[in-house]
Amino acid sequence: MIDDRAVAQYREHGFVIIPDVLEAAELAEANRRVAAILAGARGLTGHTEVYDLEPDHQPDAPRVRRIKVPHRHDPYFRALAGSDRLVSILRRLLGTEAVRLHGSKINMKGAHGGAPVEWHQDWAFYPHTNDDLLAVGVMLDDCTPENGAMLVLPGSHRGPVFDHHADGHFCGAMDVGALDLDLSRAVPCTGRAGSMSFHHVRAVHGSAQNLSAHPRALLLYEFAAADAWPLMGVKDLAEFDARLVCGAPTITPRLAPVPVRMPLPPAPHQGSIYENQSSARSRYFGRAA
Ligand SMILES: O=C(O)CCC(=O)C(=O)O
Repeated sequence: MIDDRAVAQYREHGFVIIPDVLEAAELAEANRRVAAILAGARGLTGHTEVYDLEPDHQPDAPRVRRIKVPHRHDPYFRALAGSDRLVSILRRLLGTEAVRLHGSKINMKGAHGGAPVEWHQDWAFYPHTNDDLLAVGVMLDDCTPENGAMLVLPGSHRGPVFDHHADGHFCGAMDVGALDLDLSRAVPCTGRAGSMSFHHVRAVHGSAQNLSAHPRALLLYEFAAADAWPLMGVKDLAEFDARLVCGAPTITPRLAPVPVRMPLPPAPHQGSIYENQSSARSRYFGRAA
């Protein structure tokens, strides 16, 4: 599924797109499961453990921005994280035999207004003892520049770790207006539904509002080399080890000299990235009414 060229591209640019990883039946099943979860948002009046809602959500006209940790709510998404095809790609990109699932989410980005995500590095949210981590974007819809494909700044995974704080609290967004970054170089992760993007935990990325007529659902999985331990701690070792998708557990974290800024104190609106970023000092991506 992945050749040396794709691995080299990931190492150099900090991201790579592998087309058509999911078979048609797997994609259809994933989208059926998403639709079933979304049906549960009818009648809701606020965010829950499962749903993060768009500001214009109405109980009788649901608008879901994110399905939180789908691998916990539906075993299909847990199984997909450990599927042979995906695991073989993860082993190559992370350069290790043992890989652990860190988290998952589905950013729905509905047609005609699905929410943008401000520029950030995932590393700011979950620093580990080393930075052999990446996120996978499973395209559940075709992803295009028009419907808000995720944008990645090539090479940024080898650059600085940026501040994601505002007014003394974590906010999960970079203040790009105050930084000397050429964001016009950012590359959209586009592809047919069923394709996957892989981006390094330190790669700078974000995405614009979806003003098109086409929805853009992106299932995101975060993975870590098993010897990368979260600096925020491990509460339940059995649960931690149960998230391994391949290889053996270890209680010997590998310590690398990586720059870290803890995501503390927490955001005033601690929750999903959308809630965290609501306290950002500035916004890059437009928000049409
Ligand atoms: O949905 C997207 O386009 C980007 C998502 C992302 O970077 C995140 O949720 O951390």
